[in-house]
Amino acid sequence: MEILEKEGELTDGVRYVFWTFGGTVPGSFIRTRVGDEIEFHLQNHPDNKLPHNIDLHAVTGPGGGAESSFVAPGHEKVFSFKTLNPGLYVYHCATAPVGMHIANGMYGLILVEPDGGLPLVDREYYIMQGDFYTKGANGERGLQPFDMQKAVDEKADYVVFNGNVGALTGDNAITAKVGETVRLFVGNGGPGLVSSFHVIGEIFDKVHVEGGDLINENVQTTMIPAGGAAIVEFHVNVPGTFILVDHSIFRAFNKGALGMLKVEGEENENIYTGEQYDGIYLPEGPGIQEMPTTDGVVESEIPAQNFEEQMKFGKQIYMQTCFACHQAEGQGIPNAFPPLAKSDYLNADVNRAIGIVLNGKTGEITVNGQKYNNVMTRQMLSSEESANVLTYVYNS
Ligand code: HEC
Ligand SMILES: [Cu+2]
Repeated sequence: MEILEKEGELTDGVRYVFWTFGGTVPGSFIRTRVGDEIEFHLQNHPDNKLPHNIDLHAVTGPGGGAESSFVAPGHEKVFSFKTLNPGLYVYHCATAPVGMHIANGMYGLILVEPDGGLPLVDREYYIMQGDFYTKGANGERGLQPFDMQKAVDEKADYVVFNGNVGALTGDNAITAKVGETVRLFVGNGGPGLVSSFHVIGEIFDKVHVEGGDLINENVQTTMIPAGGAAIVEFHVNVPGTFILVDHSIFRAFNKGALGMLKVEGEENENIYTGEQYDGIYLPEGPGIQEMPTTDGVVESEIPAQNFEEQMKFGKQIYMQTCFACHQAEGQGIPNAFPPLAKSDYLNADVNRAIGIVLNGKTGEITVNGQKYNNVMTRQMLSSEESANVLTYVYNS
């Protein structure tokens, strides 16, 4: 296995120097069988700046191999071990400061299959959670150095699956077909946070608790300790997008710990009908409400320098804010949220559109011939952000 220190992206526009086993976070998946005798080669690329090593939790021996594998840039170390215990194990770098090496992405999983191997399933996926600590706040663009104090305080700026925000969403989503059985090898590199792993809309038929022999059945959320793992299995019965989260839920929606499983196939209305009724219900009256927030709008961010940046930042805001109601392509939802794409109402009056974004909107309006009488809450955006998001809406 080759260690590479390389720059990559944590999320749109946020660069980070990852330290990796094999060039990816998490590192290469190692698959073995109990009783295997393994000769392990660890190479530290000559362009790297620091020495590293590896502690494999599947190894019985001092440091899990760390003591025999400490390797300087431009060198290679070799040690051998025998796999005595079946299970799913974490491996990580254990070079001081250990927390920093792990925080930069130096972890992965090694599977030791039992005698005869694990039962066959239709699909297997490798997912590992990790927390990241940057000098800048979440979303602050540019190359972000590691922040030791935040790491010590366990105040993560990013909590992600597979090394960056969006590594398992959209086009990167994992997939399955109705009727298949899915097995997830889920690990948690930490360094700091324990994961409450959950798939929205699925129930785990089986969980190999903590990656060991104990099997629990019919589980909603399984706890994965930092430096631990679990094997999760479930049958998929209905199509749709199922969201993978750390159910410490602000981590999912605000820090990145969110993935997607896209399932294709036939609907099964005996199991799930989809929406059967949609009506308007406004117990608090039709007045404009504000999103609950404790502080005012912050005007501090770096302004967009040009049209491309306006479009890029605008898209980010759209996906964080407007998307929830007006939908990904701006198509809206009939009877509830009017479309923005090709909206005659939007295009008729730019100033009115700006007013809606800044102040919200209520009362009956007609968009492309359809009547809407609903409430759009005031969006807590700065004027810069409002300008960017409208630039994006008008030009896409
Ligand atoms: C919580 C749901 C919600 C969010 C979030 C939201 N809107 Fe709306 N929006 C609505 C509703 C509902 C209406 C219709 C209000 C009415 O009936 O008077 C609307 C109306 C509009 C209209 C005028 C109608 C049209 O289709 O042209 C515009 C423009 C608009 N929204 C833009 C935005 C933008 C830009 C964002 C993101 C910054 C946003 N909205 C976020 C719910 C939302
Ligand atoms: Cu290291």
